[in-house]
Amino acid sequence: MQPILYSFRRCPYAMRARLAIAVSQQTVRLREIVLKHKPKELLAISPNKTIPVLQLNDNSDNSVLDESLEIMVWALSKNDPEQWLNADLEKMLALIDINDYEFKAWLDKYKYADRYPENSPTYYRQQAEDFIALLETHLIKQQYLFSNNITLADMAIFPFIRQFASVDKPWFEQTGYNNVKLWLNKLIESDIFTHCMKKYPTWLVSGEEITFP
Ligand SMILES: N[C@@H](CCC(=O)N[C@@H](CS)C(=O)NCC(=O)O)C(=O)O
Repeated sequence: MQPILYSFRRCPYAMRARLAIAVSQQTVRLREIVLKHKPKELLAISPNKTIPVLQLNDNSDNSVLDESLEIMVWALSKNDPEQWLNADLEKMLALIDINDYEFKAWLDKYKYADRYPENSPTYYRQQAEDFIALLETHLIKQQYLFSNNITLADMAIFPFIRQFASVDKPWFEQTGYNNVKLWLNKLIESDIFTHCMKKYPTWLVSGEEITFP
C-alpha cells in the first residue's frame, strides 16, 4: 500500500515534506486536514500531534514519520534525482536547525505580534531578521544556500521565509536583502512549489484521498 501523508496546505513544515516527496517521485495518498479538527486516524498514530505525518504502510515497515525533516530525508534517500542531498548534510541540518528553533519562534511573534504585546512588532521583526541576514551571506556566494543548485536546505527553509516576507511585503521589498529576495522569488515561482500548493478538498469532509504528486 502507498504511504499516507497527512498534510495541511498552508503549513510550512508540510510544504517542505510535499516538496521532497514531489521531487523524489514517491507516490503517497495525501489526506488534507484542518488543524482544528485532526482526524482520529492521525491522532492514533502520532503522539506529536503535529503535521505533517507520513504513515509508511509498507509490508516490512509500518513506521510513522512525524517530523517534516525525517519525511524529506526518507523521500530523498529513496530517490534524489535533483541531488538535493548533494551538499554537506551536517551544515545543512545546522542551518535548518536555526530556522526551526530560533527563527521560527521570532517569526510567529512577528506574525502574531498582537498576542505578544510585551514587545513591538518591529522588535520581533528585528530578532527574526538576524536569520535573513545570515541567509544573505550564503546567497551572496552562490545562487542557492549551499551551491548553485537547490538542496535540502533551500527547500526546508524557504517556506518559512515566504511567511516572513508576506507579513509586511512593502517593508520586505525595500530591504537590502537582494539575494534573499531573488532566491525566494525563484523558489516561490518554481513549478514544483506551484504543484505542491494545489488546493485539495479536506479529507474528513470529502473522504477523498489525493494521489500525490
Ligand atoms: N517539528 C515538527 C513541527 C510541525 C508543526 O509544528 N506543524 C504545525 C502546523 S504548521 C502543527 O501541526 N501544529 C499543531 C497544531 O496547530 O495543532 C515538524 O517538523 O514536522
